[in-house]
Amino acid sequence: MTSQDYIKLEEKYGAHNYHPLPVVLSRGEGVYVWDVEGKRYYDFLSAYSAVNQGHSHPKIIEALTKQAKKLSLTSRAFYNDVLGEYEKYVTEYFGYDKVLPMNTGAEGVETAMKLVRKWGYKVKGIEKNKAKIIFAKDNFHGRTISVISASNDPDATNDFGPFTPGIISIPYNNLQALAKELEDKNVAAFIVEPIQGEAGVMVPDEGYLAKAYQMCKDHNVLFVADEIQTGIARTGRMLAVDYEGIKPDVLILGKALSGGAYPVSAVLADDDVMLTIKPGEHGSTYGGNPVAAKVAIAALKVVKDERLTENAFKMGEILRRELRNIHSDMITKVRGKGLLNAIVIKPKNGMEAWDVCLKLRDNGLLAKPTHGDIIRFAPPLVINEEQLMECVDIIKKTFKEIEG
Ligand code: IF1
Repeated sequence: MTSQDYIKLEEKYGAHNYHPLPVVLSRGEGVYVWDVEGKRYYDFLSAYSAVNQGHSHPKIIEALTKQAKKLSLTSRAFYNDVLGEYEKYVTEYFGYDKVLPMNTGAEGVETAMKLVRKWGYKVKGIEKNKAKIIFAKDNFHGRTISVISASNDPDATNDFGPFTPGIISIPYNNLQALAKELEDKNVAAFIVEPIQGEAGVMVPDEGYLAKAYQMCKDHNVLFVADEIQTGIARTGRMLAVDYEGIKPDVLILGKALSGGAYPVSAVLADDDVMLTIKPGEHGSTYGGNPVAAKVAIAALKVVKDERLTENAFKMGEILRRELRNIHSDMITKVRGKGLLNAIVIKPKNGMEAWDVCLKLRDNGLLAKPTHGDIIRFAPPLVINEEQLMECVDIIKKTFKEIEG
């Protein structure tokens, strides 16, 4: 079968809830993926920062297969000999008392929303069913109804109403707007991405997160960091909030928590918050299953053993320097931290960001536009300097071809 055959199958039998770049992948290893015709590409999307450790990392796949052959799922109706080991490992790894294990990122955000509401009623003393949560505009936290209730993106919200109440939206990177809303005694938490990924890798002003954190503290409001995309070494620090030296009251992880091998998400908090949820009040069939637990331990170990945080920082500096040196009328901005970067494209000769991505694909590099004019450049954190420079050459060649 050719790529076209595979695309036709998805067209006929799959929901049309995506518009993928026309390339059909069949193998991945490290920074590379191959299509069904055997052509090799650099992966500059990393499954939206889920494969930070590189595609099919042998140690993560080994953990997956070994546990899957032994005991894949018990549900939480019973204990098993893996979950406690993982809970100890991940809470010590990030410095929290407890973890509530879930599967997808959206489930992690939903869990955090329930947790901060529960804390709001039980500890802060908010009036029943009056709890409010502050979110930043232009966010992306997932696709479930309560999460899109916090979205101002028409594509995410049109014809999906009615929406979950108790949500306040404020402009991102705006402390005055936050200060105003924090006066409301019914606010339980502020949930924010340290860098807004989907919005186009929007990096807030230095000090924004630290000041926002302090303002939340001063108003007895929980500060919740959604590090599902920015976390786990992606931005050149273990967590993006580490740049600001703050420890969120609630930390939400996903994606690279499992290195792309299995859906694993997690909500971490200390006892005063986490223990407000009692037995039977929240959970999930697959949440914290033995395979997820072993995969997550292996994925987190790889990050430290292979010093991916340091590499992401170093390679990110080189990548942004090189991108800023490309002489192109189409590249109007370069921004990012570590290996979470984006370029903003000004159309030229009728060519837009999508067309640039098609040409990059032809030249052996896969990336995808977001919000029309922004191209995210986020390779696996295992990329070395030689590979990175080859990718820079591909990008330079592509813009030369397009601009003539
Ligand atoms: C898709 C976007 C990125 C996330 C943050 C929660 C979630 C995500 C900060 C939910 C997920 C994914 C979803 C994926 C594409 C990708 C994405 F384009 F959708 F917005 F990365 F920017 N918080 N982001 O980035 O996690 O439930 O997906 O596991 O195709 O929807 P999830």
